[in-house]
Amino acid sequence: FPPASMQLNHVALFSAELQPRRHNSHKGSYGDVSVLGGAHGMVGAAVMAARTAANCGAGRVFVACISEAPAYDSVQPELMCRLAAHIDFDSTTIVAGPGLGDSRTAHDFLVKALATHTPLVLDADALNLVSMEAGLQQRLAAREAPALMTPHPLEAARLLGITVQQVQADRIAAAHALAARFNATAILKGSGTIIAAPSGIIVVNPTGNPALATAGSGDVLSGLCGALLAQGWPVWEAALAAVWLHGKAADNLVQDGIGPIGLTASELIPAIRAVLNQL
Ligand code: NPW
Ligand code: AMP
Ligand code: MG
Repeated sequence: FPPASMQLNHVALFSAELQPRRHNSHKGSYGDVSVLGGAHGMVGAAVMAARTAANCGAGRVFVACISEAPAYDSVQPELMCRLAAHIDFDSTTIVAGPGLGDSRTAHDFLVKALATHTPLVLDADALNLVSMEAGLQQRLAAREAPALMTPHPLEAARLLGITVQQVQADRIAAAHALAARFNATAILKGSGTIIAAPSGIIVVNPTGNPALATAGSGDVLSGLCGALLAQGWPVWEAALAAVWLHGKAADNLVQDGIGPIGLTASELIPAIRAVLNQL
């Protein structure tokens, strides 16, 4: 565990980035996010990440589905749902992975995402694809634009070629190894999420609870990371803030009696927005 002072002052680690919106700003001021994912049967993962990005301040959000795109999201028609082939990834922050699957098409779009010069969040199946191919690992490590990876312990184990038990036995070492090996800011998720920078800095997040142990909560976190990066946050502060906000929203919901049992990932989204606006 980190020193108590670091836990108490956690918000201070990113609060300099919490700037009020300028009066004369417009949607172009807040960046675009594309969520690359949503293979057959998992469109919901990409939609949840995209909804989170829209609710957490990104200017425009695209759902970039690899095989079939819904016409639109009836809950959040603000989202632009398209086939990934029709998205210009070079002009948006990319969140790759939610429901992406492991098809050849998914692989080829991931190669495109890795080649961009815009911020990139790698989650879920994007991480699984990276763990399967040395070429993708090299592309990631050689990337110059910011990369943020958000593995849960099994995804981390796949990336490091070790077991989940080994990851969990020394989570700080695992997070450090991910950041160093892939030249990316690494968020090692789970109870006591760890954020590690390639420089070697490590922080343990104090917020969050087992209400988050539910399908889709990781997809929401990746969308939140994308929203902050699209709004110009540096990758380290974006990672710290996203993990803290995600956990704090879950803590608030539990305090209000909405969980821990049965909290759904979608319910997290407005709660994160509330915390973000209150800070
Ligand atoms: P176990 O059960 O303990 O052996 P996978 P996924 C482990 C999409 N989704 N501590 C645990 O293993 C995602 O975006 C789509 C320890 C668990 O069973 C991905 O694209 C949804 N172990 C795709 O599905 C909603 C931990 O990992 C296993 C752990 C597959 O992603 C759901 C799961 O890992 C989902 O987000 C921890 N803290 N956390 C949708 N609505 O469209 C996880 N594990 O097999 O990689 O599967 O994470 O569900
Ligand atoms: P994923 O497995 O990708 O859906 O991600 C799950 C999300 O929920 C991550 O942000 C985890 O850190 C969080 N989470 C899951 N279980 C717990 C827990 N017991 N305590 C705190 N956070 C958790
Ligand atoms: Mg996940």
